[in-house]
Amino acid sequence: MKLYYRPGACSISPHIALCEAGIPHQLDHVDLQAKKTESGADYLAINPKGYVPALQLDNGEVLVEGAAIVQYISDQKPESGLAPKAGTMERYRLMEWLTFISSELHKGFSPLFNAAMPDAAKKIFRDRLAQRWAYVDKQLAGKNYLMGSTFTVADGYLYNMARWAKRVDLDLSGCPNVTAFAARVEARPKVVEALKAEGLM
Ligand SMILES: N[C@@H](CCC(=O)N[C@@H](CS)C(=O)NCC(=O)O)C(=O)O
Repeated sequence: MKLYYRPGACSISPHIALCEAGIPHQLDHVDLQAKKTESGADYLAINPKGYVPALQLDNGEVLVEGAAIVQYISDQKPESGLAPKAGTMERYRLMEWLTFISSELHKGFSPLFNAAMPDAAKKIFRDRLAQRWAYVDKQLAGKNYLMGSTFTVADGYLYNMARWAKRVDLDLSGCPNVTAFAARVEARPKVVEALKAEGLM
């Protein structure tokens, strides 16, 4: 499999999933401005949506959308426990988290990375994000991971959102469970492997 990524972008979530699942993979760094990959390919021909992540399967098919990609990876190695079995209530709980992270956190950060966004508008997004993080903090109370004691692909995705909070100076000091969670995830050897491969550690 080949993962199209950009260091530190949301593509680190499937990257962590690949490492945690122990699936051999190649990485191809995408220049998102030029829409070219480091191997010289036209990225729009690979993913017409133009964004990362995209996962090229061994049969050449390309799967896009982080929440779908991480579930695909998990299902290749069910014994990894990265996702509960498809069709179970627990799996829907995982999908609930992935959807929440994607729509309420991930896309809530995007305006804060946008230099053209006026500060007053940024404040609206910041305040909303702060509410969402307060909810996550409550959910993490007494738990090691979002689903309980087992690390799942939702945790890799959430971890990256906590990293982004630092990048945009979003203060998470009022969310001690989130802070402890991020440190716990960052200590996982496979997460370290992904961070090192992206030059982030
Ligand atoms: N809906 C997509 C969004 C992916 C996304 O926002 N990717 C960002 C990096 S974190 C990107 O590549 N942005 C560049 C662009 O949109 O041109 C997903 O969840 O996978």
